[in-house]
Amino acid sequence: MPRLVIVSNRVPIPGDRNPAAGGLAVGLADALTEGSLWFGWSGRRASTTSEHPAIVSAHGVTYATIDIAEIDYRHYYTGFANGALYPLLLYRLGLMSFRQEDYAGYRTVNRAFATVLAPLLRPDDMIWVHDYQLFAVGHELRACGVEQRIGFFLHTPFVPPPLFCALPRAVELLEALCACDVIGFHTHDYREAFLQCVRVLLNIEADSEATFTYRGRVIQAIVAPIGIDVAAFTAMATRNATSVAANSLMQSLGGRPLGISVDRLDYAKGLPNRIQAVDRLLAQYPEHRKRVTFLQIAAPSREELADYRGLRRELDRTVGEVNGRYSEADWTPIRHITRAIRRSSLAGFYRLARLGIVTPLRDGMNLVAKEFIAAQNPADPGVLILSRFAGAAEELTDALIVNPFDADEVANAMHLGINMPLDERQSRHKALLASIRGSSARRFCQHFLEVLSPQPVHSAEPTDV
Ligand code: ADQ
Repeated sequence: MPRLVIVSNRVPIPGDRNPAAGGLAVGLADALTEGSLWFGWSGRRASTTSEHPAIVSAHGVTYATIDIAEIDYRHYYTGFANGALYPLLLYRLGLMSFRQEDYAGYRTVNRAFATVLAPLLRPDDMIWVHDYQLFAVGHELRACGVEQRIGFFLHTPFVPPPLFCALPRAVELLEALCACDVIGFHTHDYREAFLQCVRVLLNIEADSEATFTYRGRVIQAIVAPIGIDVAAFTAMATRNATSVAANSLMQSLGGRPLGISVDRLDYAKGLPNRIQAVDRLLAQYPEHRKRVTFLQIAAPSREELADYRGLRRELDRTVGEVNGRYSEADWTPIRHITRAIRRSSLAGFYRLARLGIVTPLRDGMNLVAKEFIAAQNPADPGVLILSRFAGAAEELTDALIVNPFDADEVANAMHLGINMPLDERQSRHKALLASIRGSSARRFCQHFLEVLSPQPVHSAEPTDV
């Protein structure tokens, strides 16, 4: 059985005092087995980038991390990864800013990851690299002589050639990515966009199995939608729906409906657009005034970037305007929390909500949509409103699918959801639950690792039902 080596920008070390809110750690927890190694950045900025890893072990898993020099961090993380690549992959060309020195810093840090990781590797390892921060790690590992199987999974969307070509050094980056043996995406659309880029930029045609050969290496592009541990999340939601925090939320609602949204505070998540939709709902359907309450929980993210700070100001302002317009002495339409809250509390809150409003302008997958479904009481489930531009919309077709740019359409879906009869809520929820069980976190990991593995992985059938 090969050892699994996960490589990602941040490493979720158990007991970390500042865990980042985000989907990656949630989705990969199931892949880890006794003996696995997880390698990445420590989260610390230092005067120099480490040449040797700091190693800790917990629950049979080894975590190896390096510090990154402040200057490298600025070019790699703030500059190229989040200033150029992320907006590009999220279809926000207008926010993309490219600087040659940022790209060089990105390549330097990807090389540093590979140089420190390579001596830790064993001949039977399989290496699974994650996300847009590390497009070139596979290439750099090959340059260190690593011949083990390398897989890459992209957690964001991938964009078609007219957009991807806007990135200076696009060809170089695509070539670097093609040092991997398996490249995975959440949806068929993203894989197709990637294969189109391979066709247009590298002049290589994939076969009907989405396999192609580049510089003598056979590369398989796969679709592997990430999921959650449904049974565990349902259990957590059931337990926490009667917690002190959930009880106090419920009492404050006085039996009136709750809409909930949970996001990283990111411009791709469509937060200001969602607040506009609430505004439209209260304007168009006055019967919901003094009745429905919206709980928006947004965890700060990438605050060192001006675009993110600007978003926070815009959100505070928009929420203030809507609350100012509609609040009464005893009712406020939007409760706005800008910090991460405990996962267990979130689960309980989801279960109390009539509406789960998940309306990103673009999103690789969006695990909040899946968590909301898993948290519902099947006897009296809430309604999921889901952006058609979230990867999750490819699977969750029984949600109320909306265009997040159309505030009136989202407002109408909210109205429909609040008034939806029980039997329709139940039948939609049943179908959605079946869907998330079919693409659980365990299946995601198993599928990817089966393709990556040099020999078939023999594992028990998923019991995630
Ligand atoms: P994210 O955009 O970070 O990651 P997302 O799918 O939205 O991931 O999941 C976020 C996770 O963080 C969820 O488990 C959620 O409960 C938690 N979370 C979010 N806000 C929180 C808050 N305020 N407090 C506490 N917890 C919070 C990327 C891509 C996604 C993709 C994931 C996984 O952008 O599209 O789904 O990776 O591949």
